[in-house]
Amino acid sequence: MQTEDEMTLQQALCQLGVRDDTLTAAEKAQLDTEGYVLLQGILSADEVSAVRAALEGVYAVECTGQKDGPAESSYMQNKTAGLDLCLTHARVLAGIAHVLDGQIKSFGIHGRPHPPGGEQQKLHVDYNGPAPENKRYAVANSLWMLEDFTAQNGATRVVPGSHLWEQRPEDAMDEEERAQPHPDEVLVQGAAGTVVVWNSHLWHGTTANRSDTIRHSLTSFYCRRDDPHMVFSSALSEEAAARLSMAARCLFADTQPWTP
Ligand SMILES: O=C(O)CCC(=O)C(=O)O
Repeated sequence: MQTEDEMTLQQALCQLGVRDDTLTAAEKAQLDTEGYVLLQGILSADEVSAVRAALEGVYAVECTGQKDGPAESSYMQNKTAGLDLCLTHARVLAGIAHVLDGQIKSFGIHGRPHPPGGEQQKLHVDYNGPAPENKRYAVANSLWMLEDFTAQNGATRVVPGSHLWEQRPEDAMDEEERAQPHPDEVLVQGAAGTVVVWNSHLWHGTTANRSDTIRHSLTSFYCRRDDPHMVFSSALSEEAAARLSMAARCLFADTQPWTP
């Protein structure tokens, strides 16, 4: 029987359903030229409810988003089994693998409740290293909408094509400008169950939540397997490793079990 050490990442992605035609040519072209693609209907209404319940269960334990609690929760795959589908969806993985030439590792699942009154973030990229050159990208993200994303509740803004500019927002703008609307920005709105995959060198950020409810979402974040700049953990807890398929385990690169 094949062991994890013997299964290549390519085999793992294939087992998880990632093929050349898992995304359409138009979807891949949008990722290439605009730096993001909206994948509608990735989660059914029942799946949205189940994922949200799992997410909110972890928040309740950790007091995430509460007055004296943390603003966000990391490595959530190690805290609940209810988010596993957000690690292994073939169309989402196909988008991530497209940006990173198939050389991916997962940093797991991250949740941040965006509360009423929550402010607009500064435009940023999700990378600690230098701007990419020659279209060799280091990071890609998937954002899972757990309710409708609207102009009112803080939908994410992106600056299409900015991943090609070989420049980070902080190289081009001062702090104050980064917090302002950008002339080329687009608001990524969509129905609950939609997933946005973006090249994480794309300039982006949350907008202000002017509604009276929390905007719930999660991200399932990936980095190029051999990237030296990102120092997050790519580890599974013993429980998560026992639960997930071998192919899913292959997406994680750290060999030592995760501990809180
Ligand atoms: O939650 C959002 O709207 C954007 C999240 C984001 O900017 C990030 O994860 O880097």
